[in-house]
Amino acid sequence: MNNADLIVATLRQAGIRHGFGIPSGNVLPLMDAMRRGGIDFVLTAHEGSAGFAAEVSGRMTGVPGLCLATLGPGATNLATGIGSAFLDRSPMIAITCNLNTDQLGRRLQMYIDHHALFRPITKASLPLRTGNIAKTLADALRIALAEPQGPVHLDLPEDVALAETREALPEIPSAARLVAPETSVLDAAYRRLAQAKRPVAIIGADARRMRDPALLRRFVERHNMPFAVTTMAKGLIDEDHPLSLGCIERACRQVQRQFLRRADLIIGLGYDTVEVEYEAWIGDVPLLHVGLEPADTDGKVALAEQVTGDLDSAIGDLASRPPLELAWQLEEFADHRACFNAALRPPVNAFAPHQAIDAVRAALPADGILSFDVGAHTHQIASQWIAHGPHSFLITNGWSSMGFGLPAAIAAKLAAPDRPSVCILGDGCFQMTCGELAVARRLGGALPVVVLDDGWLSLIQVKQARRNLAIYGTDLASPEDEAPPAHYFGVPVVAVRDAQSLREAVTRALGVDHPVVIEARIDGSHYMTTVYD
Ligand SMILES: Cc1ncc(C[n+]2csc(CCOP(=O)(O)OP(=O)(O)O)c2C)c(N)n1
Ligand SMILES: [Mg+2]
Repeated sequence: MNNADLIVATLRQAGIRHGFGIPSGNVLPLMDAMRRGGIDFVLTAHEGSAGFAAEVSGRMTGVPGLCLATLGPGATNLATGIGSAFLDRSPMIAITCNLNTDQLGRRLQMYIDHHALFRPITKASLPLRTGNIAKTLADALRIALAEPQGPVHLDLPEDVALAETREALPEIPSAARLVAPETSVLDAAYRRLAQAKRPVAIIGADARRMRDPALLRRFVERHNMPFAVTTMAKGLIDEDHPLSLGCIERACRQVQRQFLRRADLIIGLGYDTVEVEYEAWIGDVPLLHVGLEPADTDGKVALAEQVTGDLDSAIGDLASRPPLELAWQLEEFADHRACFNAALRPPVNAFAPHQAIDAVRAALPADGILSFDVGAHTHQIASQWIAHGPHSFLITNGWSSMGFGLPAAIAAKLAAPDRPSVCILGDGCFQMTCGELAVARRLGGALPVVVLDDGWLSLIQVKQARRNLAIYGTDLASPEDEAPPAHYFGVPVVAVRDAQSLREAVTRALGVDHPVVIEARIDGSHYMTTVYD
């Protein structure tokens, strides 16, 4: 057995089944060990996509996602995906393969200092060296899985990968729980809650890490408390719930802010300020923060109490306390939802983003998974889409990188092959990652890829217009009225020009065994009012 075999056996023992990446000669020993050792190598079109796919694999399965790349440019490409696992807090093992140990540090082709590159965007960047493989891997898994979770980088010189080893497999660490908050802290939090008449719970990205997300629903139902979510927390409670207010700080954010101003206490549940800082929307309303870590604020937020530590313990405790006596009326929430939904769907003269998004939602079953990308469409989708369950709404908000959507959909299909899955991309994002269609085709299975073809980098174009700047450098100049190509890399393309055809095309594409690109030519004019209201 060589060190590469030992690495693969350890990662497999930890539950890893796929590794995403692009090889070079230096990667071959590890890749061949993967073939022998039962971790499927998934060849992507770009290492950035390999990173995104590994990130989503990590968040969907709870087992660190694996990505690998060659040195230098492979490593810098991979960095974009690793950043997503860092800011959006997904467990990940990222391996760069390198020159031989005695060549490191010299002026040689493709060589750069990987540890310097990855240190700012990982929880740790560790060298793999002969004799120290098992311990380093155990450390890496433990660090990646410790809250807040994140990526660990490992650098593997080729001679180390090939060297024979007598090391035994390490003991595989499991995700360590944070300490449960002290009862006195929970008592203080409950006392503060009991003073409130109109509290609102805001569920944030870190709540995704709860072992039992049903505790969130138990909490809001126990106290009949309305709840809103941030983008990445959508689906932790079914948004069809009568207490649901929807997503904050995306399209029509002012409508949501208006409602939040009626609150006399905000309860952040697993709120991670990387999505949006409290001070952006909270005003003078006092805050009870229940998080993995202390609240990060500008110092002006009225922090009433905070509870930090294991979220299941904290929220489970507050969900079993005596029900609060609140002044809310249930109709207030239904009225608000109606108002929010109307604002998100202004009258239009041409096929519009909000109509396209509703059409895709109607075609995707409730247990389906939506992966999407970054742009004006993200804001609209986040506010408009009704998410019904955990891991059904895949987006990066902390890292907010274009190029996430398609590799996310690929990883979701591998993690949950039996759940219907749809991907929505802006046309700019599609241009950035369309090579990954070839990967989706190679892996097989149904995957409708809906491209919202509005002809613009709309989010940036809207910002130019809002700042009274010239509209410059944001036009994708897609040819009007031109039929799309018959296929991209063998993936068939259909064009749709209205909501009904889009809905039918997605339904059809969910019933075949290969991806289909559905090009929806839309008029993004309403973004000007919905995305920046
Ligand atoms: C890697 C990266 N580069 C640039 C940006 C800035 N950015 C955010 S959205 C966007 C435009 C996306 O265009 P498109 O995919 O067409 O979506 P639309 O805004 O039109 O819905 C850009 C350039 C980013 N978030 N990530
Ligand atoms: Mg666009």
